[in-house]
Amino acid sequence: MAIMVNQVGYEAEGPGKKAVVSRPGSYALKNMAGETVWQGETGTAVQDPLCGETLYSLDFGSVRAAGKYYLEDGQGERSDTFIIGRDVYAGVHNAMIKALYFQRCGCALEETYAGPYIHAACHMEDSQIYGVEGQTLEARGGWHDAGDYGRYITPGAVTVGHLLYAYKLYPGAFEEELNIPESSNGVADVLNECRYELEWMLKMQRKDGGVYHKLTAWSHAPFVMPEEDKDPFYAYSVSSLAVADFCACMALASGVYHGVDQAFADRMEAAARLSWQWLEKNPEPLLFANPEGSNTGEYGDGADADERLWAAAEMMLLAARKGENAGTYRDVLRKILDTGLKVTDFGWTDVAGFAALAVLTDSGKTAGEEIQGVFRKAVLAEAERLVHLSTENAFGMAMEAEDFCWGSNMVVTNRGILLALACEMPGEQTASFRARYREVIQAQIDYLLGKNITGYSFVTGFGEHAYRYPHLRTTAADGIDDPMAGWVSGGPNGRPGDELAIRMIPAGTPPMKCYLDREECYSLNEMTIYWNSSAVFVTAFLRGRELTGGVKA
Ligand code: 9MR
Ligand code: ZN
Repeated sequence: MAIMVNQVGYEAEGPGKKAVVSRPGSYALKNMAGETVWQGETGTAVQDPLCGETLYSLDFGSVRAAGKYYLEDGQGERSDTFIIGRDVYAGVHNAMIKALYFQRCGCALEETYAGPYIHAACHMEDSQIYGVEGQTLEARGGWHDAGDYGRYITPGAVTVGHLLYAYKLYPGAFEEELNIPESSNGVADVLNECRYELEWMLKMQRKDGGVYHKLTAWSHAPFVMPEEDKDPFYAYSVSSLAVADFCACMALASGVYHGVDQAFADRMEAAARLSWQWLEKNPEPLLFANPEGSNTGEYGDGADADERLWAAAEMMLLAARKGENAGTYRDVLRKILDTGLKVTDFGWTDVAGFAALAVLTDSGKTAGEEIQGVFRKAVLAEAERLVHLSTENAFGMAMEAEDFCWGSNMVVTNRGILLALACEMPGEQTASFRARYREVIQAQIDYLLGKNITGYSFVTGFGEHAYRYPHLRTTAADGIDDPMAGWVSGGPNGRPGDELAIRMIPAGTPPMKCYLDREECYSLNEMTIYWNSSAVFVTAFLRGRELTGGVKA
């Protein structure tokens, strides 16, 4: 028996105030005094393909009165409590950004900002250039990628990409201060936090524009605090994946920080141009694989066309801002688009969606009608596919069974980003299209925050049943019971990849049920910077709409 709700809550004026329940019948919505404020019946039965159960939707969308509530069935079973109110995602949104501060490497975390989660400065030694005897690199800084202490260019670029686009589109969602060292400096804290990563990325660029793929140890550290991890770190070889993502990210960031800190923006612009030159000189893919025997993150990727597409899109906009001819970049875009590349994803393997974001949110329409049209068509087709998918399961998920991979929660939120982009595109969508997209986006966030078959909220510290045991070295080693708030779990994985998960989850378990809140389960319950940033984009969308009073013209 289960009553599954968004454990954080629902916007009073928002769409889709729904729970999913496993027993049909009559339910009451009660306030904390136990008074019934609404009563209603479940909808028709749905055989859910994602969790393998028969479930029912419960729609209490007519309730608008702000308050704290729970749902109760005829037999006295209760749901977790939740809020109905205004701007209900502010707390989780800000915590998911603040979480990145806790990943800062190369500095101490101080009590003023970190509360109990302090540690001494970590990973302060220079790194060795892998395979080049005696050559070192000073590349302190940046965010630890995830539960491990590695720092990698491609996921870093994607994280910053999610955050900068969210900031550009929904600045109203980034006004609160996050209590980080730079707070109150007159710059939005999301930009302060991203700068910490960008400064590190700049150190990873070689003089010839090449960018090292990653900075990690040979093997993952044991579960110790970062300052106790004394293994040597290496800058591993240059990859075209890293160079192109770096180029895109720096070109994008130089536009965003223009007017915030001109000198910093100029440095990033120069870095972007240098890496673009490298890409032009090196047209063949230069991919990345870990050297034999090394087990730190790989972020291997079989193709670099999508990374080059993103780089070309951002360089095109940079050129336009500078009044330069953007023709070369446009040509590259056209050439890659002609191959039929998918342009609707926003993960580290497939970044072409960022090119769509760049082109379709560019008010200057630099790409021109033809290229814009290709992106627009692809985004609308994918949005329609996702809306259709959302009608085929009980949770309104824009997901199919095979989408539940390692880090499935980012698939969930990246689909939210795609639908958000479909809402923002200039052109033909009607208000009713937008309303449908928004409802599906809401359902993805409901899932993340507890309306799913596991009953967990997948964000630490948010919800009565938030997961508590992320695969995160600092949390495992710091002796503090609770993890810091605001970490998005990787989530259910239909193809479990760690020893405990493989042992505990019987083969054939429906994918949404393939989850354990166990620290050992890195293939189900790790956290990463880019799973957070993707979720931040979606809460920014939901909040931004709320704060600016709804759909923009
Ligand atoms: O997020 C990555 C996931 O998509 C891959 O399936 C998995 C295995 O290759 O690796 C994940 O990335 C990990 C990275 O390699 C190292 N830092 C932790 C990341 C999250 O588990
Ligand atoms: Zn560190």
